[in-house]
Amino acid sequence: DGERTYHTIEHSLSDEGLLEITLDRPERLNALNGDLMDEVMHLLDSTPQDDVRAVTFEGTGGKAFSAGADITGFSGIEPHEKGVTEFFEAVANYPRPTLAKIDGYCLGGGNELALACDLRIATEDSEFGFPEINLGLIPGGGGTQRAIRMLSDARAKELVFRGHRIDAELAEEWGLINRAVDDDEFDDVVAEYVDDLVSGPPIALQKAKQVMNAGRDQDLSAGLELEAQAFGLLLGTEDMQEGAAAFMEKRDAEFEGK
Ligand code: CO8
Repeated sequence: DGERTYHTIEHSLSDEGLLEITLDRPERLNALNGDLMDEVMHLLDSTPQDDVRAVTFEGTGGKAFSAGADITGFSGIEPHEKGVTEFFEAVANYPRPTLAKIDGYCLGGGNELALACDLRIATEDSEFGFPEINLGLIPGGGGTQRAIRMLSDARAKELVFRGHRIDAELAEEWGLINRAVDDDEFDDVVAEYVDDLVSGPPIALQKAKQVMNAGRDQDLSAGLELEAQAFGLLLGTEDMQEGAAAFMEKRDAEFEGK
């Protein structure tokens, strides 16, 4: 089943454990359709998790990360279609760190995919927005909920109510993305982030993601309990021993995820 051929994405898995996923519908500015969502979910499901240490998403064609849901196929999308929520949740809850590499338009469902990732790095000329309101819609891939949790109330509502695009500099100022970087520094900055993610301790990264995601939607005492449990578990890992030994021996740690 892992042999399946994909038509809307490209992917590669490096020896270091970086799974790179490229949205590959440049003629539609990498708009999301049912096939693309299905193929991403299948790839994440069928790639052995132990081989993956981090995942990046990007768009092909040089113009867009993704311009959102494929408007030409809208009539085919059912209300409350299970696949849509399932797709964005599969990305958001994937047990490895995820990073969106954004170069160009990042709109609607494309912006929601980026927000479902843990980290977002964008070129300076990228543009972000939720244009759904211009179509008589609202974001349908978690955008209203993630934006209101991630941004200030006023900024989240401005994006959703007005449907205007903001540039990468403002997106960084608002906290929508981690970094807006010059075109010529983009690959280097992304590589530095990716290097940290693939060489970091896999279980600790997985636990950090899990408790931060779960704790965001709970009260502080419940979140602190989750953290304490994860911390206790990590104290018993070989990675923790290795990290401490590497510190004492003044060398880089080599984490194996045990
Ligand atoms: N769907 C389908 N095709 C698209 C989309 C899209 N979202 N965006 C662009 N395209 C197509 C264009 O139709 C065009 O095709 P053609 O060459 O055949 O005419 C081609 O891509 C190039 O686009 P443009 O010529 O429009 O390029 P411009 O540089 O003039 O404009 C823009 C770029 C500003 C990005 C413009 O294309 C645009 O406004 N696109 C629509 C953006 C939009 O409204 N997105 C929101 C869609 S709704 C949504 O995302 C809801 C999410 C719900 C959950 C997710 C479920 C999957």
